[in-house]
Amino acid sequence: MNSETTAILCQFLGAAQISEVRPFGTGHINDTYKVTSGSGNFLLQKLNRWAFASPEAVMQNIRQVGEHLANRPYPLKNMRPVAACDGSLWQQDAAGEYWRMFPFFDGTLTLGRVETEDQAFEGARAFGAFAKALGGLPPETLHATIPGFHDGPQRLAYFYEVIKMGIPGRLKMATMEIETLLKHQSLFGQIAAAGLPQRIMHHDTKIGNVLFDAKTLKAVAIVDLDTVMPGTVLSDFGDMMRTFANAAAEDEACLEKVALRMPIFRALSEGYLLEMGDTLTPLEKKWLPEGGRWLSLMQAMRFLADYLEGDVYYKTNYPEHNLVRARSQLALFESMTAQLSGIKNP
Ligand code: GN1
Ligand code: MG
Repeated sequence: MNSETTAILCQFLGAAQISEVRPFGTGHINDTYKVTSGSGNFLLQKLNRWAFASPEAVMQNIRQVGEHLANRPYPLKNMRPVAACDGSLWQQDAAGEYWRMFPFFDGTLTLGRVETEDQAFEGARAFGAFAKALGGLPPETLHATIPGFHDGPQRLAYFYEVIKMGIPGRLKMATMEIETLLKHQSLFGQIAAAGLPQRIMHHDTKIGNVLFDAKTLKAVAIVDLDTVMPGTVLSDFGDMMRTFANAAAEDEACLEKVALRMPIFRALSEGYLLEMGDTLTPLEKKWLPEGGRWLSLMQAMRFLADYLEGDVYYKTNYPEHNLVRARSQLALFESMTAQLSGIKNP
C-alpha cells in the first residue's frame, strides 16, 4: 500500500482495518486495486483524466444508471459505487486525481478470454440484459463521457491529422498499416450514414467486463461503466465480435493465429438476441454483423494513432506494442471480411 492509496482509503473507509491493497485487472486506461478490509472487499480505482476529461460526468452517468437499474426487473447485480465518508461518490487526492470505489462481489471471477460457446452465449446475454434494462432511460439523459468515442468519421479526421504530425520514425515503420487502414476508410462513412437509432450502450463489451459466478459460471454483473453513454447497438455487438470471437489476443503478434471464430460469433449472437431480439429494429439487425469489422477497424485506427503520437493514451508494455495491436486488429478485420461476406443476419 502506498501513501497515495492510504489517504484515499481513509476517505472512503474511515478507520476500517485495511489488510491488503493490490493491483487488479488488465485495463488499458484506469488504475484498479483490490482492497481487502475489515468492512469488506472493494475495488478502488483512479480514473484516467487524459481519457475522461470530466470525471463528474462519468460519475453522474454511473449514478443514474445504478438508480435506473435498481428500479427495474434487472436480472444481474447492479454495480453501484460506494459513497465516501463525506457522502460523495468520488474523492480527489492531493494531486487532484479522482478516485472511486465499488463493491467487490465475492465468489465471482472474470475470464481473460472466451474459450467456449457457452461462455460467449452467457457473456453476450448479460450485455444484452444490461442494454435491455437501460432501454427505458432516454439516451440523452446521459453525458457523452468521451465525446465522439465511437464516431468513425471524427476519428478518421483525427487520424489524418496524426499522419501529418506523427513521429517521423514511427510513420515510416507503419507505412503499410496506414495504407491498409486508409484503403478501408469508407466503412466509417457507410456506418455513420446507416441511420441507426441511439440507445444507451456499454461501449466496452469485452468478456473481462462480465463477472461470472465462480461455481455456476452464470453471469453475475456487468462492470466498467465509464463509457456507458448514447451510441448505437453496433458498438456493443461489434466489440463482442472483436473481442469474444477473436481466436487470438488483441495484441497477438503472430498474425496467422488471428481469426474470427464462427462458432463463438454464432453463440454470442444467440445470447445477445435472446435479450435484445425483440427490441432491435430490422435495420439494426441487418447491420449487426458489420459491427465486428467496424469496431476492429476503428480499434486498429485508435492503436495506430496512439503509436504514431508516441503512446500517449494506451498503457503499453514495450515500444512497438500499439503498432502490434493495430496490425493484429487489421488481421482480424481481414478475417472477418473473408468469413462474413454473404452474411446478412447473425
Ligand atoms: C480500453 O481500459 P480498457 O481495457 O477498459 C478502451 C476501449 C478499448 C480497449 C481496447 C476508455 O478499455 O475503448 O476498446 O481499451 N477504453 C477507453 O482493449 O478508451
Ligand atoms: Mg473499459
